[in-house]
Amino acid sequence: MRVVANPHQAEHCPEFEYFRGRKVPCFEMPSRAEFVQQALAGAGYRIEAPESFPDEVLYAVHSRRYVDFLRGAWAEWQGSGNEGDAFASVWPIRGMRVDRTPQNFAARLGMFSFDTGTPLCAGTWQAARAGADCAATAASWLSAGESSAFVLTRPPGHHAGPEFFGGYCFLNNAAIAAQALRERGAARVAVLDVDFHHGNGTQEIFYQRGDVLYASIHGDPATEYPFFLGHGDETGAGAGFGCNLNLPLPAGSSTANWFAALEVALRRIAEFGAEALVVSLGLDAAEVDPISKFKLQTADFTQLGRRLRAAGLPTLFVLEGGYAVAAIGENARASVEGFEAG
Ligand code: Q9C
Ligand code: ZN
Repeated sequence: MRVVANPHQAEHCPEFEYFRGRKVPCFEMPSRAEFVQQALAGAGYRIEAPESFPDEVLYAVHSRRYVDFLRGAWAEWQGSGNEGDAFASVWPIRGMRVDRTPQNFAARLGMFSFDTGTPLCAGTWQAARAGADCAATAASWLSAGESSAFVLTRPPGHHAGPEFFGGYCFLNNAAIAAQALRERGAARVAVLDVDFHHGNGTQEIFYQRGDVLYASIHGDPATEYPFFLGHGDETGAGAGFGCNLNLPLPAGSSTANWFAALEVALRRIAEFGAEALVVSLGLDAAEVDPISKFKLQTADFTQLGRRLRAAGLPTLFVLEGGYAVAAIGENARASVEGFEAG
């Protein structure tokens, strides 16, 4: 398995987020990627740098006005006399308009985001943009015949939608990879999302499309973030009808139930006739995770890798969440080694 790592990841390093009414250090921090890189390098994997791709890889899944906003957001935030990381303060709730892009920066910051957990800092664009290059690089490897690849990047991507950031995510790396695989010849691509949180951004990007299946195992949105999407009755629309599969599980679900859901997802992916698989590898399904409520152990990630290998598809892993920083290195390594051992 080839591994591409984001050389700019550490430039996204906001100071704090709001959590339970307090300012706390960001859970999504640079050391996450460092632990994963150490573990994979220690297991003998060579860590490669990404190639550069044009902005078209972004525009294929995000709107131009959103990408333009994100590219200039830090300069605008600073230009408006702000200090510290950028947080939104106002959002367009139902009934308000998003067809007109406001001139005011605070208004655009709210229009293009959905929570207060995702601060934007000086290096956010550089880090997110290089992550997109990593995703496109790995997709190009798979299209050239490589059987598997691992995208070691942060910030993560699966909560980022056509024109919004949130959930620590800015650019949707998994969606960029899936779209690149489509454009490079795979007729049908499946995205399997095993992050504890529903990948609302990825779901929304592909919801009306019949050529990309989105399947996700996650904490029930009735009680878990991102709350407003991820229910079982969201099955796709238009050409995408039937091409979205949500498998929400109650917080605290057993690992046996989690693997039963994995079987359902993989059966659907096989039926769909996917020619390539993108795995949104959230390591926050681990019991040790500080903000999540599933119970996977390191050996379960080995089993996950093995089971994914048995699906027999060219497979691209994309790192998503996982906040028990020391454990995510071991669990990334277990996933990869399980896959390689078959
Ligand atoms: N401030 C990923 O795992 N935070 N994102 C919940 C509210 C949101 C997780 C606490 C968790 C987002 C990629
Ligand atoms: Zn998550």
